[in-house]
Amino acid sequence: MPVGLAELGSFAGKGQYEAQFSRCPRTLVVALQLGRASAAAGTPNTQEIAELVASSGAQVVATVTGRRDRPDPALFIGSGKAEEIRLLSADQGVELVVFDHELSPAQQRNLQNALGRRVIDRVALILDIFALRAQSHEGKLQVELAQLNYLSARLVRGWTHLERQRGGIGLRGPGETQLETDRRLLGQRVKYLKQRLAGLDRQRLNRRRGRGRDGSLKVSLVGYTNAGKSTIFNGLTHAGVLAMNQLFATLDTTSRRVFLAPGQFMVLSDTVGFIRALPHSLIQAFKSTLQEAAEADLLLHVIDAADPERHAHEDAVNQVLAEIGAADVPRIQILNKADLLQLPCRLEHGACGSISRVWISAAQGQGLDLVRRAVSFFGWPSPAPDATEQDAIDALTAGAPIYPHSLL
Ligand SMILES: Nc1nc2c(ncn2[C@@H]2O[C@H](COP(=O)(O)OP(=O)(O)OP(=O)(O)O)[C@@H](O)[C@H]2O)c(=O)[nH]1
Ligand SMILES: [Mg+2]
Repeated sequence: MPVGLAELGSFAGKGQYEAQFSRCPRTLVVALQLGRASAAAGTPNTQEIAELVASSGAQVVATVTGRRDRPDPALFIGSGKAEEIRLLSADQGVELVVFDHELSPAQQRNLQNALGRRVIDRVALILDIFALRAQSHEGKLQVELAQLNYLSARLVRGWTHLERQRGGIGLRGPGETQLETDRRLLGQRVKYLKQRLAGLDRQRLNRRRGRGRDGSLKVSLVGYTNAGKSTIFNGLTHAGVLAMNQLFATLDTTSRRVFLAPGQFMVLSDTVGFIRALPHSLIQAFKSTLQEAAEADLLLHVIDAADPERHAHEDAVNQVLAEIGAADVPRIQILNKADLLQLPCRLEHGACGSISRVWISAAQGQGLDLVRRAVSFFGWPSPAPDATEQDAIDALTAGAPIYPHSLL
């Protein structure tokens, strides 16, 4: 089973913070603007980290921002800032401190000692939300693998203070330290999870091969979390997958066959959303799910056009796509939520006449026909032949599940 946020936070200083979290821990968020240019960059945007904290079931009661050229190797923040946070935490009854950054195991441990409360980083928080959201068997295995990989780095240095155990017979070898035992058990579990996932991977590959045979275009919806991928998917397929205003609503991939025009179909996949600094361990664990995107004929990059951080989100998506080997897959940008900007739905053409962007409003059901047209034009640049009776039947049956259950 995937581990919860409480356990993830406790690994850097196990034993010192045994008290369990309350159900909705009072949380202080720390977000720094890093880099030399940070003075001109204004205060960091803390909305996303606040949403992530809320998604994991915690409650933000205070936020601390600041600027640094580079992180402090021992504490990430300076000692003055640490003292400020300690005093504020005591004042506000804070149980958990969340950094909107990746912390090294040593920094996490030092911060817990300095602040006297549990400290977790952005990576642990995202892992925790994935653990909460994972529904399918494979999704749960993938999240657990990512968590164990994250924890194993923390075991190496985090638990070295533990006493050598007395020799024991059975599970543990004589004279083996607790650290060695933990590492061994963790290693065994990682091996087991990898084997199980490899088996599921083979099944997935077979299904994908089967799907490629009918000449449909393979199209994947990709994009930042909450951009509206599932809303578009539902609009095009009537599949009824979960679409809601929360980060990482979708973890499992679902695919449906969609009618485009007579004789033209696509197999459309909705998959997990991306986020800035998506933990590497998660990308590794979800590699086979994400591979779906890398092997598509076309990617529909869904962008929340009304989000002020839109361009940073586009960069984050491009980075993840590059990491999973999908940098060269052709792409059309879908600028969603045009209604919030009061812009009309429309097509935009690129330099060589191909369709490069589509402005739509999926929640309003507007512009979905333009998406169909853009995909059709990509796959079949010459006009479609006249509809036959069989086409009409095909059009009616499109959108039915290709698999009895979602892919994961
Ligand atoms: N105003 C507006 N809201 C939209 C539009 N499309 C989607 N939304 C809302 O955006 C939120 C996220 O939509 P989803 O479809 O779940 O987004 P997603 O990209 O699948 O998100 P994840 O699965 O979490 O990665 C929901 O509350 C939708 O109702 C739109 O065109 N306009
Ligand atoms: Mg979704």
